[in-house]
Amino acid sequence: MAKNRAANVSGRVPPGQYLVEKWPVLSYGPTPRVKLETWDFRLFGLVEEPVRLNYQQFRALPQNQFTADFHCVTTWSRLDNRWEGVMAKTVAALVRLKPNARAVTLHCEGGYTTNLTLDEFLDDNVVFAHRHDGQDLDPDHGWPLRLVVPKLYAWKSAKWVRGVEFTAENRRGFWEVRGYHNRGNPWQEERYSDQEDDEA
Ligand SMILES: Nc1nc2c(c(=O)[nH]1)N[C@H]1C(S)=C(S)[C@@H](COP(=O)(O)O)O[C@H]1N2
Ligand SMILES: [Mo]
Repeated sequence: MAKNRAANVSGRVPPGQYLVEKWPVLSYGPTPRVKLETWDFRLFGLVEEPVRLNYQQFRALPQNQFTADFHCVTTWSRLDNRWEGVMAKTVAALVRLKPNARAVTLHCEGGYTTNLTLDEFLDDNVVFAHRHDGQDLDPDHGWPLRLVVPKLYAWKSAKWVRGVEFTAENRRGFWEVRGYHNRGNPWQEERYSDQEDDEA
């Protein structure tokens, strides 16, 4: 048994990370109280026509599910998370992008933001999730909707997300202006902004 476990995790834990079984909560600030009746989701910025969806309209979008690992820069990783929701690609297809759109800023309740290049955002396994391991997300983990970007450190996985702004520059978000790396690839240990090369 122990041997199987080791085989299943080998090659899946990025350098400097340790495994957790329970799912920690990591938030800057309090968990917002969200009312679904007034909740909306906006796509704006460098788009031909901005889009605004209410909760029902968002939930009516095509759903997907997949399993992925989750790596927080504070060094915990949780393997095999089952996510259910709407793929970022599906969401982006609701708008026509202007040709100079190259990046996105995710906007959350309470003002938290994070940024991704358009390629990172449209990559496989990027999802706006409402369920985790077969249950609705707990409020502390981002209910009613969070982004999940498994390939990057988890501060990019914006909880309580309310909108996507398409931008020309890869504009730094909340942690990215406070010393964290603009890209945050855990396999390269891209933790801090002073490690950045020209492409980040
Ligand atoms: N809106 C918002 N999203 C956020 C955060 C936050 O403080 N606010 N924390 C980030 C960080 S640092 C991590 S590690 C993950 C943690 O997600 P969890 O609390 O569900 O484990 O959410 C990310 N998304
Ligand atoms: Mo984190």
